[in-house]
Formats: sequence, C-alpha cells, structure tokens
Amino acid sequence: KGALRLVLGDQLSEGLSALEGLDAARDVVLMLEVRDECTYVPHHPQKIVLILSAMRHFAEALRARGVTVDYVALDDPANTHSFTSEVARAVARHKPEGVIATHPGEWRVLEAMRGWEDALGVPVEIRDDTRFLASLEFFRRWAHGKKALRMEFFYREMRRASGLLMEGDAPAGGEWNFDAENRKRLPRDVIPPPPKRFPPDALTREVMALVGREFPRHFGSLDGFAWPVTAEQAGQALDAFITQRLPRFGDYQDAMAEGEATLFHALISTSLNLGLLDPRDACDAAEASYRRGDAPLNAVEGFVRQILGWREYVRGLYWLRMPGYAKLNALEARRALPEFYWTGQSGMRCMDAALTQTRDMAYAHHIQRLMVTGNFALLAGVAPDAINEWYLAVYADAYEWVELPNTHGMAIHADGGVMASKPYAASGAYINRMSDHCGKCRFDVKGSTGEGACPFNYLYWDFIARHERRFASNPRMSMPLANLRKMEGAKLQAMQAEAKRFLDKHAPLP
Ligand code: FAD
Ligand code: DLZ
Repeated sequence: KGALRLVLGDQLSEGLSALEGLDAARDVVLMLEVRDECTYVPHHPQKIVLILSAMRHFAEALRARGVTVDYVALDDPANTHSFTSEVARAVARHKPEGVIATHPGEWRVLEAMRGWEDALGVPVEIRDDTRFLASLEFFRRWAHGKKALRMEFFYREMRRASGLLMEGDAPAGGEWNFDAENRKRLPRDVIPPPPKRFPPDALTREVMALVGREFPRHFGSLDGFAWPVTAEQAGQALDAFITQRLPRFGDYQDAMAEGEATLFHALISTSLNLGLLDPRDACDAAEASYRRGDAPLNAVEGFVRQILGWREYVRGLYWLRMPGYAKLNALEARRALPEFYWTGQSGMRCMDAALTQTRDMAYAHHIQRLMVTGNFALLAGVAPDAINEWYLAVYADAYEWVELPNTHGMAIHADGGVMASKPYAASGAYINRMSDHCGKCRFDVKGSTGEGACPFNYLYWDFIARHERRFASNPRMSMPLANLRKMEGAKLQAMQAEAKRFLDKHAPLP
C-alpha cells in the first residue's frame, strides 16, 4: 500500500513537491478532470482545452516513466465532478496509506483540502508549492511590520536573494528599474515577429471536441488554439521569445497597436502558471541573452521584473491577505459588467480590439488588461466580483492567486491601495499616447462632452469627481484633484450627464 499523490491541473511540473520521493512500485498519481473546476467561472474554451490537454500529456509522460496514473476523464460516467468527491472515490479504490498534495493556487481549493483528512479518514499532507522564486514564508517575513507594501522594494530583495542581474551587491547597469525606458509607442515601420504557435496534435484535438460538446455556451472561440501543452513546447516558446522578441520587449512593453495582439510580449504566462515552464529558467534565459550582448538591459530588466518582481509579489500578497482580500470594495463599486465585455461591441476601438482578441485567443497583453478593460471597469465603478469573475474566466493564464491581486488591487483599486498607491485611472489621452487606436475610432479622443466624445474622457472626470473626498488624502492624486477644482462647473456637469447616459445604456446600476 503506497500513497495517493494528487496532481492538479496547474501543477504539471516534473519537480512538483507532491511527486517528491515517489515510489513507482507502490504509489499512484491521481489526476482529475472535473466539471466543477471547468464551471466555477465559465472559463474560456481555450483555457479548458489548454489545461485538460496539458494534463493528459503530463499523465502520458508520467506513464512513460513507469508511474501508475489514475486519470479520471471528464466524460467518465462514474465521475462525480468535484475534487473532494473524486479524491474520496480514489481513496476508496486504492486504500492508500495517505494522500500527498501540493498547496493549491486558489484559496477555495485550499479550504476544501484542509477538510479532507477528517472526511477521508487518512492522513493528508499538503506540501509547499516550491515552483516559485519566493516561498510564502519569505514573503511573510519581508512583509512583516511594514506599513505599506510596495513591489519595487520586494523586487530589490528578490534581485539580491536570487543574484539575477546583479554585479556584486549592485544592480547591473547601476539602476534597479528601467521602467522609464519601457514606454515607447510602436512606430509604423516596426513589425513585431509573430509568436511561435503550437497547432493542436491528435490528443489536443480530442480534447477540443470534448470541450466544444460539454461547454458550448462558454464565451470564446476554440478555433485557432495554439498554446504550448507540454514542457518541451513551453521551452520552445521561451526560446523563440528570447531570440526574436526580447530585445525590443522593453521599448514596447506598454504599447498597443491596431492588428497587433501580442507585440513583443512573451506569451509564456500560460506555461509558467501550469508549471510547464520554470520561472527561474525564464529569468536565466533572459539574463544570458543580456550577458551575451544580444538584448539590452532595459528589455531584460523589464522582463525579469515582471517575473521575479510582479509575479512573485502578487502571489505573496494573495496568500498574505486572503480570504478577506477578495471581499474588499474600497470604492464601493456596484455597477453590473457592461454587456460589451462579452460582445466586443462597445464602439470604442481600443476596448473592442482588446475584447475581440480576448474572445479569439484567450489573451490580451498587460496594458490592454490594465489600461483599457481594467481602466474602463475602474472608471465605470463595475462591482469587484463581476469584473474579477470576468478576468478569471476569459484569460488562458488566469488563476485566482495571480488574477485577483492584478484585477482587484491593481486595475480597480478595490483594495484601497494595498497593491498600488493610487488608482491606475486614465483618460483617452493615455490610450492615444500609447496606441494608434484613437485615429480610427468613431469617438473623438480630444472631446469630453457630447455623444461623439471619447467615453474614457467623461468617465475619467466623473470618476475623479465621484471620489474627490476619498482621494483628497492621497498626495499622488493631488494633480487630477487640482485640475478638477479648476474646471468650470457646467463642463463637469455635462461630463457627468454624458457618463450617466453612457453607463445607463450599457450597464445600469442595480
Ligand atoms: P509578458 O508581458 O511577456 O510578461 C512576461 C511574464 O511576466 C508573464 O508571462 C507573467 O508571468 C509575468 N507578469 C507580467 N506582469 C505580471 C503581473 N502584473 N502579475 C503577475 N505576473 C506578471 N497574469 C497572469 O498570469 N494571470 C492572470 O490571470 C492575470 N490577470 C491579470 C489581470 C489584470 C487586470 C492585469 C492588469 C494583469 C493580469 N495579469 C495576469 C498580468 C499580465 O497581464 C499577464 O501576466 C501577461 O499579460 C501575460 O502575457 P505574457 O506572457 O505575454 O506576458
Ligand atoms: C482551471 C481548471 C480547469 C478548467 N479544469 C481543471 C480540471 O479539470 N482538473 C484540475 O485538476 N484542474 C483544473 N483546473 C485548474 C484548477 O482550477 C486549479 O488547480 C485550482 O484552481 C488551483 O489553482
């Protein structure tokens, strides 16, 4: 009698802690395709295909190494479709000496796991998830006693602790952060090389048919699925990025452009979050490119900061602050999600570009998520649960540990400043500066009143005016507040009326 070793859908790493010390002669690896995980939010079909296909490929690779895998498929008639009930069935089948799991990525799953030992009557060991550069303990120690947590200071600690991009005790190039060199607009003659695509193999095609049958109403298109589903493919995706796109990643990190869904981005978040790619390997590959002289420091530092800094930081914060974090609603936002988040037909070119590529690829890059769809939800006062659910459902890389701090904290300021010291609120001018969308938009980016004006403009001032008292104590909001106070009353009233008209049309208050 051996142990039952549970591997969840986003734990597809050879070195997973739950697999450490595996005895192939006695232990059984348990993998579960369950409906509950596919529907707790209506995930994009490409995301479900990605996870189930990657799980099936991972199970095949384990079996090829002589490991016994008990794999419960989604269409198995005996499947009871929840982690808890399926682990119970597996315990009854195998009568193991215990269950060994790895700490999951979402609070709700951890809560369920904590009840298993009592419910199942066998020991359940939940091991740390060691696939991150910072342990949760490291983050807790770093955060302990600090009045405010800021990513930049955590990132510097991580640079020191990892030795990445360091020259002795000093940061490479003499600066910790080259953010100021990451804000160029994309010139017309710069054509980003397309990312490497991974057309579905027979196994993925089988999963595509299954998902098409089982979840026909979920938002999003299945055609065009091209995500890496194995560690080998994830490595190829990283290599293609490092050689073809990393050198210009820094310059155009914040840019948006018509017809350019991916620009110089890496498209590796799906692989990192599934465990197909190791974050340290991604950072090392980028640093090696800098050391060889193939990629400039602003690109490599910008990329390393996203992984060693932001990705680790949001995970630490999620586990430090949950479960209360998800319930915060500092700006008392209550509006329903506008229907155009599902149709891609807002009429605003920047929004519709982000929304339609989300439908077609289950992907939008960071600035689209933060400064377009996120900014709109912030300004409109969309209820946190509604917008969080949307982000968790529609992106192929979305798991609550990374989605929630980014959406709740960074995009909509629902945490009142835990993640970011001020709301990332912007008017149309920002989008015009960073993209070429506005020139072709039916709304006028220079206009702020009247039906033809860019909605981001009147929504921005409506937002600032709505929260004037709250923001008065935040020195980082002093500039917009000073401009608000200088504004003619009639102009502000006209913008507020336009904002109300637009929002009532698309997403009335309940
Ligand atoms: P690149 O731009 O090439 O960056 C390289 C890597 O850095 C990414 O693969 C990712 O692992 C990491 N990274 C970059 N920014 C962040 C960040 N802010 N937080 C964590 N990791 C980061 N990322 C997710 O992985 N899952 C999510 O559910 C998710 N939801 C988001 C929601 C909102 C509202 C916002 C503003 C951001 C969200 N992000 C999320 C962060 C970021 O947008 C994605 O990681 C990135 O767009 C993935 O594409 P890429 O691999 O091409 O990234
Ligand atoms: C997101 C997801 C989906 C769609 N399906 C499964 C599944 O069938 N089986 C599984 O083990 N995991 C799935 N996942 C990922 C889980 O939701 C994820 O492991 C938890 O949210 C913890 O991060």
